[in-house]
Amino acid sequence: MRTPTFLACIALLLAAPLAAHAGGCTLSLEATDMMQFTKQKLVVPGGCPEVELTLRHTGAASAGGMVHNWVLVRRADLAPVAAAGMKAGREHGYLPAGDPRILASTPVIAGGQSSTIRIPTSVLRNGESYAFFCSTPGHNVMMRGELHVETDAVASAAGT
Ligand SMILES: [Cu+2]
Repeated sequence: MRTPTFLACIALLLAAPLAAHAGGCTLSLEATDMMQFTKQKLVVPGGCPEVELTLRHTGAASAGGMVHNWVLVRRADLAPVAAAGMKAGREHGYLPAGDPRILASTPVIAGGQSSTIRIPTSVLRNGESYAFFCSTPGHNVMMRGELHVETDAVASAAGT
């Protein structure tokens, strides 16, 4: 009688990592040669220990073309982090290295490329809205949006 139960437990354990992909724990958006993101709002749903975000640059794969990234910050930090990113320059992906205001970011990508990152939802707060933007100099005027965290998205820390 122990074996079926044991196997059922194993099956559940194996299924758990897949659930993150099957459920709503993935976010995606595209960046274009028109200096735009295809979405201005992203929502982090409940029950995701981490979200997988994919940025796809659908522009032309040409040398010297427009490059984009995706950066997540608290709303008040958008302007200062964008300014610091401009100073940091292309070789640092237009972001100040190790800046704690940057909650998540993709590398800078060119036309035809994509980047997928994993964001642990522990860096976010339930019910909060954050800002995302592209830190390529001048782009954030056009390329910015809101990442909203649903009220039950982030599991409370163990023991609290
Ligand atoms: Cu951009």
